[in-house]
Amino acid sequence: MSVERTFSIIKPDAVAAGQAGEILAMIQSAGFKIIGLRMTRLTEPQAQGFYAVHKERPFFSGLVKFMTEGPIMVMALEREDAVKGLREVMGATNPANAAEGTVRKRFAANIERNCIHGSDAPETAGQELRFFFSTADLL
Ligand code: IDP
Ligand code: MG
Repeated sequence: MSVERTFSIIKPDAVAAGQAGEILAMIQSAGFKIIGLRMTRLTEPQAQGFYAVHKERPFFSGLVKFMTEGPIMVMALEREDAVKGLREVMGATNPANAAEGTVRKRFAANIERNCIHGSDAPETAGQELRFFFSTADLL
């Protein structure tokens, strides 16, 4: 196994609820190094572009509305097996199915408002990191 990078978003629900600090602490406790971090707010075209893979899904317009409703925190993370490891910290998409001790089990309201995004594969991690960070920004 080798050191890998992944991309994460603390979504508008969690930022608004003041949960970003606790979520960051959970990520760091799981051994991740934060190599890029900033707050931003997605425009509608940015949210549509970021979630383009889901554009035919019935939940797409609701998802775009949710992701643009307020500030988010975008992060570049580094660890051994980072992509899979972050998905474990996050828990299942639907918090009803998320394991104890995961971010979504602790904080998520429902399958849409689920607090955190994490890349689903090393290739998407690369694309998503480039979407939000320039190489010069990352430590
Ligand atoms: P993931 O975030 O666990 O990778 P995806 O299937 O990639 O889950 O879906 C992207 C995001 O779209 C989810 O995190 C959630 O916010 C939203 N979403 C996924 N499935 C549903 C659904 O069935 N209803 C409403 N929103 C959904
Ligand atoms: Mg996904």
